[in-house]
Amino acid sequence: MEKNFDWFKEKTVYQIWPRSFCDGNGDGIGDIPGIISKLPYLHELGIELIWLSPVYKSPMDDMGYDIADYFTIDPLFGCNEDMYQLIREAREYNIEIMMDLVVNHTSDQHLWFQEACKSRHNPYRNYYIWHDPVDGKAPTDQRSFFLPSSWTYHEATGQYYYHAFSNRQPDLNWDNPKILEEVYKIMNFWLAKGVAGFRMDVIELIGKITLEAKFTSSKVHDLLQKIFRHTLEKREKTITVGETGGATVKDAILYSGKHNELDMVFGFEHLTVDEEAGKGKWAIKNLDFIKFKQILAQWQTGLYKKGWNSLYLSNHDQPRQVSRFIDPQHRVAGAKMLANTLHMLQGTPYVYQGEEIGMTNFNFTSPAQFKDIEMLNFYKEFITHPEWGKERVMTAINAKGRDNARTPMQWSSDIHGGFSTVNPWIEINPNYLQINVASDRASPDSIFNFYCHVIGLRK
Ligand code: ISL
Ligand code: CA
Repeated sequence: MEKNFDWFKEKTVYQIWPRSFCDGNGDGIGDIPGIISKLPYLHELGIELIWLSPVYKSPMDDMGYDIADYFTIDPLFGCNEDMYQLIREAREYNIEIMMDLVVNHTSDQHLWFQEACKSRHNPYRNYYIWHDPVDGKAPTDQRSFFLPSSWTYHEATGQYYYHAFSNRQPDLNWDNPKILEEVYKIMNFWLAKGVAGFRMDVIELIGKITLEAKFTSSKVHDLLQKIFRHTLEKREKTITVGETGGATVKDAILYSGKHNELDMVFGFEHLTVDEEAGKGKWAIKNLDFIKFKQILAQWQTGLYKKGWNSLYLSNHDQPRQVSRFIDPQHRVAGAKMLANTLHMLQGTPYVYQGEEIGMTNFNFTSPAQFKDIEMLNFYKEFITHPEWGKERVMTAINAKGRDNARTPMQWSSDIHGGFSTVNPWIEINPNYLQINVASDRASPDSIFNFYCHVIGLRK
């Protein structure tokens, strides 16, 4: 068997964030049967690959990016049989599925962590990163992405554990070779069920050096090559995309150049053009379009014949692209311009649910509307900060908060936007009355029809 490294170069990917895509059983939460019911829609759009955000069993502290069992579908989304049915039925529309692989960390509810917490001598202790207190405090003062500290003290066993994200997302210890074995098992299980590959969450972090507070190191390349050899190498058509927020063009070539680590990565560089350099996502500034163009061009020329690009402007962590890049007066023309720009570049394009009808940010007025742990924690921490305060915090959240991208898909002008028959788990954007799939599809000059056109043209 010859491994095929070209098949995904001709496809357009659609990202589904399952909780907000389509509710099949009327409990207000999107689910797998809902996704199955929309396969004809995705086919009409020209989609041939789906990236499905996590659907595994999870306490949902970070909306599924905290996995408690890698082999079981969370009952909120359906059952394993539903997932297998989705894989089968998608194939009938020539659509392949990529699952989200979140293995930098697990949920605190995962059996491994539950065991690890029992004692310092538990066989699973070394699955996670533990450290004695230093001078009675955490070993380093590194921040987590969601909290002031990336270390949480575990009373019962007298040590700190490390978490790059919430304290309910303990990081796995990738210096322990057993973690590799576990990950091979997870990947091979789902590959055997027929998924085409994986989007690998924060994958560069598996090479981190926690005590030096370094998020990446060259270790990641060795780990990824091992993973490739034990899982993907022997299958003809697979696809992987690694989320690598810190990657430069040079890193992207290392990851994707030989396709023996990853097929492509999500770089973040082009999405930093509206933040103060080095100050993180909430430090917003006016968008620098020239820099944006330069970064896209650098990745295009830099990776040409040396690697492969992934092309995206939106996902479940980013604000809605029309709200970010386009003057509201020109929403429709602007959405088409962005689509045209992105889809005419070299690489594999990704469309995030709702982008194809130009869905917008929400406009939050109260923290009672927030569901995202990052928004909630940011609000709590900075509301009393002397340089921040409520107004500045709310402005930042409305510009960049992740729930902007997580409101229900706007299918029609029916009650609840056709997303569900009952109140959805998060408020729907009231503009669903004007912006929705049914009306966009019916109008020849719409954003939706432009996407159909541009995706078709690429093929
Ligand atoms: O969204 C971000 C900040 O706004 C990023 O820093 C984000 O946390 C980072 O891109 C990692 O994202 C991924 O891993 C997280 C999860 O919360 C995100 O949804 C996921 O895409 C932890 O698993
Ligand atoms: Ca449901």
